[in-house]
Amino acid sequence: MLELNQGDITKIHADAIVNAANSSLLGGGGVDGAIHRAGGPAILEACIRIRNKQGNCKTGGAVITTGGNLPAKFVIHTVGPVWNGGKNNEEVLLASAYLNSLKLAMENGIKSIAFPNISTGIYHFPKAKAAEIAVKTVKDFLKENNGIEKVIFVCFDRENYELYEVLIGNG
Ligand code: AR6
Repeated sequence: MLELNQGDITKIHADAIVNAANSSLLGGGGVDGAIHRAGGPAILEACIRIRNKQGNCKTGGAVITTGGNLPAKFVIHTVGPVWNGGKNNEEVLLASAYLNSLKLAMENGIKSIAFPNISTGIYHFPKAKAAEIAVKTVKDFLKENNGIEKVIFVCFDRENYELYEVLIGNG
């Protein structure tokens, strides 16, 4: 099932929340900064261990760490594309960020997962297009896979919330 929520993703009680990270996995601003601040140093330590093994996370990829002090048990860090006019495969890469996060969640037995509006802040992906890709990718995945019971879209700003309301309704 799909759920819509407006607010701060760090407060969400779910098995996992998704972070809109960058390839360094070392933190940043926006939702990334908020997650590391609220979750504490255990998250960054886990990210550094992953980096030491695999290097940077590529755009569209995802990795999983502890949720540290967050109510969520896990954080899935995914890297959305920087919007560059739409000619650099941004739409496919955004879909991959959602898809790889969902696959990783399933592999880890996660039943409930919350997504922020990946790439629509500092990375400037157009919000309406991003919302359509997010909802379609998640709906298609849930149709074809069992295991994940609940996906929560957490919108921070009103504009995103209203776009998602049209696409999935509230509840
Ligand atoms: N809870 C939920 N959503 C939030 C929160 C929050 N606490 N804070 C911001 N948002 P952004 P991006 C929303 O910029 O565009 C970082 O520096 C925000 O309103 O966080 O993918 C990373 O390290 C927007 O709708 O991520 C990368 O360098 C959405 O989260 C870069 O930003 C995503 O905005 C990634 O840029």
